[in-house]
Amino acid sequence: MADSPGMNLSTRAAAAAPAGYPRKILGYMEGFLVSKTLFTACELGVFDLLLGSQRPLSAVEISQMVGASLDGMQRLLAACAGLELLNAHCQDDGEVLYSNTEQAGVYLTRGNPLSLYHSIQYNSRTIYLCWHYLTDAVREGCNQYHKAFGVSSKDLFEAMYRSEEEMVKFMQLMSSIWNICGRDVVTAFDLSPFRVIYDLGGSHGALAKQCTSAYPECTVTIFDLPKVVHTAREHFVTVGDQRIDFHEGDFFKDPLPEADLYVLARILHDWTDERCIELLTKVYQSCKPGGGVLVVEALLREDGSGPLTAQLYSLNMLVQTEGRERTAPQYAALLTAAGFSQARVEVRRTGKTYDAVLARKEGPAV
Ligand code: SAM
Ligand code: ASE
Repeated sequence: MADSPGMNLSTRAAAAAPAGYPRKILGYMEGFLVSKTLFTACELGVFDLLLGSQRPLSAVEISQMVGASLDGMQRLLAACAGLELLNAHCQDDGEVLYSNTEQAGVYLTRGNPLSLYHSIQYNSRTIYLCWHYLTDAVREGCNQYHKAFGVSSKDLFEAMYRSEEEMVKFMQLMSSIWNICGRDVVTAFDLSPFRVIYDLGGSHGALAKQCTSAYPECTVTIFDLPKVVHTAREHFVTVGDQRIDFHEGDFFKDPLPEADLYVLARILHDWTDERCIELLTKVYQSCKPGGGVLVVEALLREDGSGPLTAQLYSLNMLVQTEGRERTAPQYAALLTAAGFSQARVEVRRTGKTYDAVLARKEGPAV
């Protein structure tokens, strides 16, 4: 409604709200366009190409080098510049040359140790497809593997690892975040007293590596499913680290070896409360007196009001797993149900995506 001279201040204010431009809603409605633009530029290798080039490149050069249409590439590059992922340099003759922004060069290229390339791949190729069924997941309250991929979700990790390729992609997704915030998680508490550490469901050891680098006296054994351990040994050998070892097993079915500290990073959020208590009870019973368990998760605030990342991850746990993201008191309740005492549960928020909860078992310090 246009302002008219006859409107007083209060009628103008009342009219402004509903008629106001719904910027936020439009942004959310079309947010997937942003994600897909990023996914596509990564998948076509645009950022890798620009990193390898000694100079900014034109759309003609980039389209030829990656084997794409010129028209499509011009639009993609323009959108990436609009998203501030690329710098656009306008030449006197009207030609535009593109170069990586500093962050794109670090996080969107393959070779960098801080690369998010594999996370982007997994988001693009797997999570994006799962989210097509978010409405069904919310309605039914369960994951949607059958609809999305035609596989049964009776055994969660059989479904997640429905092919060797899918398993490797998931393992790559798992490791990339720890190069960015793993140090914060393992140093949220002083873990130096714990010398014998088991990382349960530790995948190929990206967080274990952060542990051995922060604590020179510890050894970390990664306990994971046999096929994960085989692939870890084949593809991702954490060689060079004499203090990292692997143990094949099923943490629900097999006995857990005794340890000073068990790490459970992004494990509990995959499972129902019942299964979490089952696993934590085994951890409690195997744990040395004075030892403990470090739970690493994206913690929700107590009233559930955020952080938004954890709220969205919780929806992702609905479409992809049997679990949910939880608040610190919810993790404390699972830990106490398993035998740990409330008084020995401590919480540290890192300010980044993942936080840490440490529960110690009674007994003299290890
Ligand atoms: N801890 C790693 C991290 O945070 O990067 C990986 C977390 S990933 C979400 C869950 C891990 O648990 C996978 O590596 C998976 O293979 C492992 N896992 C699932 N079920 C398991 C079981 N029954 N026994 C042992 N490991 C299991
Ligand atoms: C899991 C973690 C993840 C199981 C499935 C998953 C992640 C993605 N898919 O334990 C990492 C967190 N990211 C999101 C979007 O949830």
